[in-house]
Amino acid sequence: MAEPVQQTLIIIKPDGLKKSLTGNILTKLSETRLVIIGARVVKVSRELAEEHYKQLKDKPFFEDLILYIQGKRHNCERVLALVYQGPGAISLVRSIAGATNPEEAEPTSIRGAYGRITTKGVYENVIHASSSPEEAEREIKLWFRPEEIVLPIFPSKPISRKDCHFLEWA
Ligand code: IDP
Ligand code: MG
Repeated sequence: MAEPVQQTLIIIKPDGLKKSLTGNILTKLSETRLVIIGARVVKVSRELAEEHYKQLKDKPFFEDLILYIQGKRHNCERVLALVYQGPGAISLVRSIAGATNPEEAEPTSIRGAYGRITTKGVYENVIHASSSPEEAEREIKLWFRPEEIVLPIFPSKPISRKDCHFLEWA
């Protein structure tokens, strides 16, 4: 039976950017034949980091994880957030990403090849990948506005506000 078309959120974490791994990671991900439908370079606020990892807030490594995804550990306060779409996208990307613990990850997976465990015990595993359709929807809606995705993957609604303030190029 054909795999269902799914979307998944991938984040190249600050260690991936700092180590100049973006090209290698995108090349590896292109093996999936999935399509990129959204991409943003993001300076991660504490609020966004905590919301993204909210299911881990009781873990002993939570504070270090927040500082890590914000790039405070790598002096590189940015990540690359991507949405990929295609048949079986979630498990395809998870298998190329490899296990959460980089020491247990398959050596040719992204995390196996490039990840490490810090002396403080944080798994610096180079990329994030959504692990279920529900998680993917929550995460994509957290990281992207509807106009930032090139396909209408989830229902959206138009909003008009009189006192809307934003920047435009001068
Ligand atoms: P996942 O990224 O493979 O989905 P999660 O359990 O969702 O794994 O954890 C989110 C992130 O938190 C991991 O990618 C890793 O950076 C970190 N992490 C998870 N479990 C541990 C742990 O046991 N020790 C240290 N860091 C961890
Ligand atoms: Mg996870």
